Amino acid sequence: MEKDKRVILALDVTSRSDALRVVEAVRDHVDAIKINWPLILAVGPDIIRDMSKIKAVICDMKIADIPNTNRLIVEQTMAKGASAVICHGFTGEDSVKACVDAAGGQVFVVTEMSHPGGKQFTAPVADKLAGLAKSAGARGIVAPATRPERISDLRKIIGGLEIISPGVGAQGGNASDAIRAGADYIIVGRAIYESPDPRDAAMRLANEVKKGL
Ligand code: 3DU
Repeated sequence: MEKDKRVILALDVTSRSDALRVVEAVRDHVDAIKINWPLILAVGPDIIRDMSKIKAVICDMKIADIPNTNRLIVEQTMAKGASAVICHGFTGEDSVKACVDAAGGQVFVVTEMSHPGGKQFTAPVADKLAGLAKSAGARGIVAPATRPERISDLRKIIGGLEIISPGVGAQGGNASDAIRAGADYIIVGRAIYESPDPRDAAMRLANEVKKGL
């Protein structure tokens, strides 16, 4: 995936026509497309391959199972053209390693989640989850733009691994704050796809990112 705009589109729409409309509008202003369950369930998993022809696709199924099942899920996802997957780390080192092996290292591990409930169970163990991402050979972590100070903390643990950061826009986070704190990319969904002008929204976010570099 490119590292130019540093914006990853969270494509959580539920129709093929909306997906194509939004992606056509913003394709020159984002570096990757993140696909999650809403779109996969609405239109089918072949949307991964279709979108991968346009941009790098990160599949965010937040995989959280035993190693063998994780491996099977990741193999199927990568075979459909995904460039990377997102998994949970609370399942333990063997489960994360199964994802890393099946994805050739292209795995992001969820640490502290960005929503208010993320403080309840994920925040207390986020440092350990970040350490696990590193020791398991993952590509990076998912860390909250809603709490930029936590991005800085987690950056110290993972060193040069990548940080992709959701929570900008609809969840209240700010793009430049997240980048300044150490995020490599911001992940943005509603602030782009619910905008009357998704292209303009993506361009504004890319400009906001630049302020944090
Ligand atoms: O709030 P938005 O509409 O910009 O969407 C954020 C996306 O990032 C969405 O797909 C969600 O599932 C994902 N995500 C988080 O929001 C928070 C996390 O901690 C991890 C993933």
